[in-house]
Amino acid sequence: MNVLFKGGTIVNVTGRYTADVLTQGDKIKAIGAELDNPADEVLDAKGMFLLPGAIDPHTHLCMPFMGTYAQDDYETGTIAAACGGVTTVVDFDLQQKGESLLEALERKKALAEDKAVVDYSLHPAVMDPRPEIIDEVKKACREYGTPSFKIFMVYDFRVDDATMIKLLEETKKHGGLVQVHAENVYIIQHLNEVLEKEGKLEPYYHAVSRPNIAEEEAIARAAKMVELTGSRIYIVHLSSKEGLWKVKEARDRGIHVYAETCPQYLLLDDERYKEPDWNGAKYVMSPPLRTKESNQALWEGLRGHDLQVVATDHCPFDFKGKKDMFGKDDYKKIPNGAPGIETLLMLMHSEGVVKGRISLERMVDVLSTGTARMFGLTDKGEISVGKDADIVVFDPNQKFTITQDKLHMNVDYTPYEGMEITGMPRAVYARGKKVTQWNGEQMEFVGEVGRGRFIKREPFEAF
Ligand code: DUC
Ligand code: ZN
Ligand code: ZN
Repeated sequence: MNVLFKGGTIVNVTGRYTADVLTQGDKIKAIGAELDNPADEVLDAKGMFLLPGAIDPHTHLCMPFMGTYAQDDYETGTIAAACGGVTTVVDFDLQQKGESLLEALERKKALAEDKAVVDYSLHPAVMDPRPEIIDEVKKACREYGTPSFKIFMVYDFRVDDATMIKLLEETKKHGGLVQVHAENVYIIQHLNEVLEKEGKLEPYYHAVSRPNIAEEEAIARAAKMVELTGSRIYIVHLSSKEGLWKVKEARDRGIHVYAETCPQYLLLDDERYKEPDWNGAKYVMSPPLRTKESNQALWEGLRGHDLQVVATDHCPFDFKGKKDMFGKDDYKKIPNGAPGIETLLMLMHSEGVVKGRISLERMVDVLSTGTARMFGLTDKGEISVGKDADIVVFDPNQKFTITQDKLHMNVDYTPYEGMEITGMPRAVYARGKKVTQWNGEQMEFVGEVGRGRFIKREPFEAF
């Protein structure tokens, strides 16, 4: 199957230009002026941007958590992704006690097979760091195609600093990357006890129990481990200006600390926890929403390249039935997480590019090209000959009001209800085939369930 996109504006990290794009099968075959090759489909892309499909490297599809499950499975989650212009997801794969990393990968791949509509990969999350698991890091980097490893510094399944050091040493040898959820667990435990004694248990106190300093301290500690080992680390869902300072400070000293943030930390603030009728529970996620000052600092961090990636931390739980299942009287029991996989690109374009906070090219970098580079997705992330034909035909002027009933995520709310958006995909292609299109009111799925493939990723050069 060939598709010829005529006259669109191709956007890459280094700039934009008008040209035709021809795809053949899964790949981009040619880019040039006035291509007249025969094609099965010819699409008039004048006035449209041709963007590389977004990559979401932080999702929790069908993940067991806090006594329940994150609700999107690989079918609903990747359909929603594709409706939002995301053509690759890298999902977390939480190792269970006694499992090898390979067993955990096979278990999660079985959930995706025949269901994913766009390509996917997995990050093993190390939860049971037996010596043989540390030894398995080499194989995960070189054979399994999963060279990034998630660890938590918080929650019951956290790892200790010694494990972090061992993983940093091992990933350094084999070109892997440690990703860390950085919050100081002892600060949080202490504040939970204090708030419990004072009877402060409403959703707002979730934010109070996890102050900026908890993230700042954990990032500073993780950065010291990187300094000690000469390795690299990637901070997931960076949320606070103080956390960002620590990332910047380390980077200024040549220490390899990379970081990702998410739209919720750029756009929403802790006033949301005060919404009436227990609505604040919708925003209970960890780390929590911060203040407007942090929002602004994170935009600056994106502009200034202190942050490299924007991801979603998509982890949806229904407001009615899940958020309130155990947590109605205690914020600590509200499942942590919020939906976001479908709204990533529209928010970054409308709130980031249209409002002049980042350039269009920088948006492509933090949603696609830089993400592909960070996670070894060598065939993804760019509109150039030989890359996978993951292409978003994007109408920068299309208006859309975000409402839950026009989205596809398997959850009963969106944190962005009522937000007016400028710019939406007109059509989304994944490896050369159309998966979703704009129908005049909303995006609709037109692809094939099960066509998404597991992508083996490449490690960094070991150093
Ligand atoms: N934070 C969340 O809010 N949800 C899933 C896991 C996490 O770290
Ligand atoms: Zn996390
Ligand atoms: Zn997460």
